[in-house]
Amino acid sequence: MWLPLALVLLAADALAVKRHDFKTCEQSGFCKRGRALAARAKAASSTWKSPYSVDASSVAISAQKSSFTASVVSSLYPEIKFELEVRAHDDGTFRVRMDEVDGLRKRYDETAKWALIREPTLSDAISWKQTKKEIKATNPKSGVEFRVQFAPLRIALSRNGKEEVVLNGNGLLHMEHFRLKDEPSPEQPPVENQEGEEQVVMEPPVKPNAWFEGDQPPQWEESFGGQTDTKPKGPESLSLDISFPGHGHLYGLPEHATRMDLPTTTGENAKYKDPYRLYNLDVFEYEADSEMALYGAVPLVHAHSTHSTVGVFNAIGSETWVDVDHPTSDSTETHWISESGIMDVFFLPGPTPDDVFMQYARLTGTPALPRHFALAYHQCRWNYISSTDVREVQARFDQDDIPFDVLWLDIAYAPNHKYFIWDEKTFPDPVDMFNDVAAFGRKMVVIIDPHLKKDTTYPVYKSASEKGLLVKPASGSGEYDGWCWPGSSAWVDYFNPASWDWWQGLFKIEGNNGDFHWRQSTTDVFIWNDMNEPSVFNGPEITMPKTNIHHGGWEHRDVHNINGMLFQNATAQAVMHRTDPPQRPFVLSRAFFPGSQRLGAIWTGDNLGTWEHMAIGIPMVLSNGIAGMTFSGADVGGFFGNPDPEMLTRWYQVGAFAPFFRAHAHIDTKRREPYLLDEPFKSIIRDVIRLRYSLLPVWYTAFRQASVSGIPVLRPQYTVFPHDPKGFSLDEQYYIGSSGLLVKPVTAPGIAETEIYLAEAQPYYNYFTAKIYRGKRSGTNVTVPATLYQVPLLIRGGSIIPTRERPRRSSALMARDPFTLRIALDASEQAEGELYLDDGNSYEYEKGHLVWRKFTASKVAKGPLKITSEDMAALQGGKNVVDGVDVVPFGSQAPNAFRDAVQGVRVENVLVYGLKSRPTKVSVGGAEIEWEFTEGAAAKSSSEGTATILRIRDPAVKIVNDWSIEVAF
Ligand code: NBV
Repeated sequence: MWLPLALVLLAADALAVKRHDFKTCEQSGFCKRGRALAARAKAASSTWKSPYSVDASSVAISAQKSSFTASVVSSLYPEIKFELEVRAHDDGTFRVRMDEVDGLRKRYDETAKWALIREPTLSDAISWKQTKKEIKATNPKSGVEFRVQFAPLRIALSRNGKEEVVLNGNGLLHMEHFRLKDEPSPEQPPVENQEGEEQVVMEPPVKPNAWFEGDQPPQWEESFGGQTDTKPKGPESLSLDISFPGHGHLYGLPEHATRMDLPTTTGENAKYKDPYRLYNLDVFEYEADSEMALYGAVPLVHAHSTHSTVGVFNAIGSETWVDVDHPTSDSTETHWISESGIMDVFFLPGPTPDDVFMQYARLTGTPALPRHFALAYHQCRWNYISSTDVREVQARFDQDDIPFDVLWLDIAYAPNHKYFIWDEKTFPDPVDMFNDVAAFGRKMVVIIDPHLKKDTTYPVYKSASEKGLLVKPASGSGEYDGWCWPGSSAWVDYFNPASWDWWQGLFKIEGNNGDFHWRQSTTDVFIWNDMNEPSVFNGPEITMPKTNIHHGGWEHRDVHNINGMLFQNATAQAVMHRTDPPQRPFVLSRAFFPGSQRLGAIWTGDNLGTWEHMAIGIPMVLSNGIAGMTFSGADVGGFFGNPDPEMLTRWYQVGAFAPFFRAHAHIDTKRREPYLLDEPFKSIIRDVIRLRYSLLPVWYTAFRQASVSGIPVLRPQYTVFPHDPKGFSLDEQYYIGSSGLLVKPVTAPGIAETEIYLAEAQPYYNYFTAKIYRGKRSGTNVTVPATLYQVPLLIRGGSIIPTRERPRRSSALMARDPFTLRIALDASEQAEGELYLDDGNSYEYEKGHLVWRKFTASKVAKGPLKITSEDMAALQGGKNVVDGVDVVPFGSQAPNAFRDAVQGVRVENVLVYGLKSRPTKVSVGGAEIEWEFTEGAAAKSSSEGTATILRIRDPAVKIVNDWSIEVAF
């Protein structure tokens, strides 16, 4: 039946972002000024030259020789001084800072303090050399040269004589110095009043920016959506251009609903009208293809080419807009326009994608190693409405043999949105409920939002208020009052260290701290921090006014993007310290910033139940991973709307291959737990959840690698094959860790097959059928079956995949289950793989209580195939090194309680794909064991066929031991 057009339009409108709730660049004074500068500088007739230069006589090289400071002036404001500081770090990165000297006010300079794990160590191998025109240094280890030209100021990182990153090459650097409201600027002559008397221009200054023509954007006060930002400090924006000559692809910069290879926002072929905006916002019904800001912000980009990858991390916490342009197909230019703060930019020299990941991780930290359960399947809904509901959901999953690990409670548990407090009618027995769920090794996650209901009978608010821990309004005194779920609300100021201890106290389950604390909780309860952009229903752009005041007197403007991370940080600390010794926390956050990766997981917020949203979720999660936020995922099923069974099924297949795998749905949607679906959908979803569970060893191992190296769990094609340009824009297929699993989830209806790109001359095997697809050195697309029950999942030849294949109710119940090893041989009949295990909960792994195996399959010409298991610790000489990073040392002789606990765990199955000839005997330690061999099916075309399969059942080897299986021919 056809719906009347009006209805269709209405429905479409009902699911559309309210763009007018959010500023465009044009509506944001500092962004408009920044873009105007770029337009002026780039105009065809332009003779624009950066007005900033270094005073050569001021250069002061430190005694250590690895850093220097210098004075910078702008010819537009000669009386204003800026200080530049350049540091060369031990790990090959460089840092450039610039601040106003003796400015009228202090610019916010603490962003890096929140983002970095520590001040990076300075290099002892670098020494700066100054000439009249420049100062430069070469890192002897990497050969990378860093050069600061004096007039105009221009900063470049070069490799092999070629510039790869250039700051201020286009002359767009501009640090608006603090000024008095009535201070005329040089190009802003006093005007005469009608009586001919000179008067100082008050507001707005007539022509404060020499390049600005037309209507002057507001600088001192600006209104949007009926709200006025009084900007008491006046304009203090910072504009920077950073170019990447020779690099045609740019990645990172989350969070935006766009492709991984970031489309252009300016210039002739601009895909979007505005720059990418970094301003943590709660964007209701966001678009699936947009440059608009979303919940999180990571000002980090990777620029990539066939010859190298380089990165830039701009440590800025204020609202920032970033224009991206590709003046030629092999170059990238970016323009960063920030509202406030100092310049603090890190240059990450690469030269490989993995190097940039590691360089960024050494600065801002690696992703935390999650609790093991957190990698399993999470069942969420707004809302499970009572403890009876919770028990029923659990029972229904069990009846249908569908595994799940975590059941989530959204806001309905808390009467009047007083988080931590239970609605006694609907949740009369929270602790019993938690224990009932925990009986199967499961956990619960409960939502705790950052807004506190202003009600003195609410102990959490009362206590925070009495202790003076709340964010202040513009006046700097009293409590900011905003509107959120509970009505009139206040927000804790996590920039105040006192609030951290207080927040930790709230999560204590036992004892009596003389204040309210969460007795009606257990250690099986984990936390969901939503709304922490922060979302404020009656605030400008649904967030906090920029004039609010935080600890230290800083305006919210200066710290907006950092704010949400501190909330998650405080919660993670609190959950961690509920017990002594501490346990690994699990906290999901919606807002994020550089450093958030150390704290827990994030998700892509309120997506829509549409194919477009399902599809864009994949590049969004890849981009998050590129920017360090590897533990991320999108709501399975889509938050808004009612996906049809096909869409929901496909969404589970997407979610099962995301690091964070959670189904979630809006309060107005129909219930859609997997057990509610008809066949075949229910069984297909059960199978894919079980597939996720069977692959948990792979996920956990990938997380372990990420947690020591910073290399993301999901590895986009270009990171695995950095020299193959055909993979640079591929953001629908990706590898999982270093496992060799390559997946391309289907994100469109009615699909029966899909193309996967193979970049190398190696066989790839269909995970389910052992069908072989042969790659080519020059790269080739292969067609893989993808009907509704088929996930396009390949194993790269040369890989060994450890799995646990016994279906259980929860992952905790699999802890002693035996393993299967799938060995996918490469073209020369070799393969290797890794397995990392620990108790999944504690920090004992830091002391070496873990199992870390390396598996190898190796065939010598005309000789046997040897399949071996070795201790990674022994292989690394007792050192715990991953991807070149030395982490906590451990040794095979050291006490290892975890190893002892799992010493009986067997390998129950070994499957070898791709042997070229039939074995004659399989033995372990000289004793013959049982095996079976299936011949491969001849290839229909040269690129297809089915692999031979050798199946070794129960080889009687233990997962913790060194062993060797010999296959003779
Ligand atoms: O707490 C309710 C929802 C939550 O389910 C969702 O996941 C969050 O992104 N929350 C937003 C608040 C309101 C959404 C309209």
